Amino acid sequence: MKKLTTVIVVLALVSCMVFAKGATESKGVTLKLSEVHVEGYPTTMADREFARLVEERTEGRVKIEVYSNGTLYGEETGAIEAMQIGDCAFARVSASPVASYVPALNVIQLPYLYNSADHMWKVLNGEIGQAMLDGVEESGSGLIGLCWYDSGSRSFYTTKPVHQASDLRGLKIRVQNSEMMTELIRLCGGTPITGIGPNDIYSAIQQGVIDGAENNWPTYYSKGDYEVAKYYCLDAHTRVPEILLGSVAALKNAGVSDSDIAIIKACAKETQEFEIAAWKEMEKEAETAVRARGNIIHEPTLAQIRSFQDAVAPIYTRYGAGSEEIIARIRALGN
Ligand code: BDP
Repeated sequence: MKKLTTVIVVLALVSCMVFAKGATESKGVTLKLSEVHVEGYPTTMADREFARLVEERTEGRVKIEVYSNGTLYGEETGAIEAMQIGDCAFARVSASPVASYVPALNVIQLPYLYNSADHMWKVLNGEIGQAMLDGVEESGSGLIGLCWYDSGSRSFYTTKPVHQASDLRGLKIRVQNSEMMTELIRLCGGTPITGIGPNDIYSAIQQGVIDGAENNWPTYYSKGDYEVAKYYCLDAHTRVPEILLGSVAALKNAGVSDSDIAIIKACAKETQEFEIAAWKEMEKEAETAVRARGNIIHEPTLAQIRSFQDAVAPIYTRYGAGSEEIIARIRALGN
């Protein structure tokens, strides 16, 4: 009898210990990360580095599988909404579609806001950038802003020459699912087209559904769009950072502990510099490759740039209202 009591006590103690451990540490979980870019693209390389670091630092408790080239979600809005309901744990997306769910993000992607990549990074790595990243989670969007990545600047590529804002008149231009970008095209006299994922732009241009789109050198090149839209006007209307997102619900449902979430956040931050370095290389490589293929690259004059700036100025009234102080602080960092 005494022996049996001892066995019961020991068993109870062991199960208490196991339970306590389970409550603070995640068990082995495998989570998905969605990415629209191909292997070898700077963001995909950074996603893989993130996955490697997380597995190492959580000692295998959290494994991340990267699904590149839009195989999981071809449209970033799809990935974002899946994360909100816990169907996908991570996605690396552009901050542009995220602004539909976290409108505060519009401010850091206003047209002609930054003088250079360095200017943007001063903002993103400073107080404003951190507040914006924290704001993603605090806004109750169900998303966690993990870190920023570089994405250069976006310019128009079309099947007809575009040199100034008025040349967009009558052209159907694909934009990301973003109200602000839709407005920007309208203000230039074009017709904005949304709902086309980045992997479907090529065929949409080929079939005449759209006359062009807008993006950076690496996307213009890696998606092959340069083959069907020969004209690239380097107006650099926006610098939209990439953002690595986590899903509050997916991490909770998978039982990832708070301490492992802290590790995940730290690992993401560590991959930022990695991506920026890869970005610089790929940006040059893509530009050289496209130029070598004889595409018609237009470097707008100051007056032509001003035509775009004047046309899109009302965006500041609409999307900058209430954020005048942040905008002024962002501008000041560029001086
Ligand atoms: C690229 C971004 C990617 C977006 C794409 C787009 O890296 O996240 O999906 O633009 O225009 O620059 O949809």
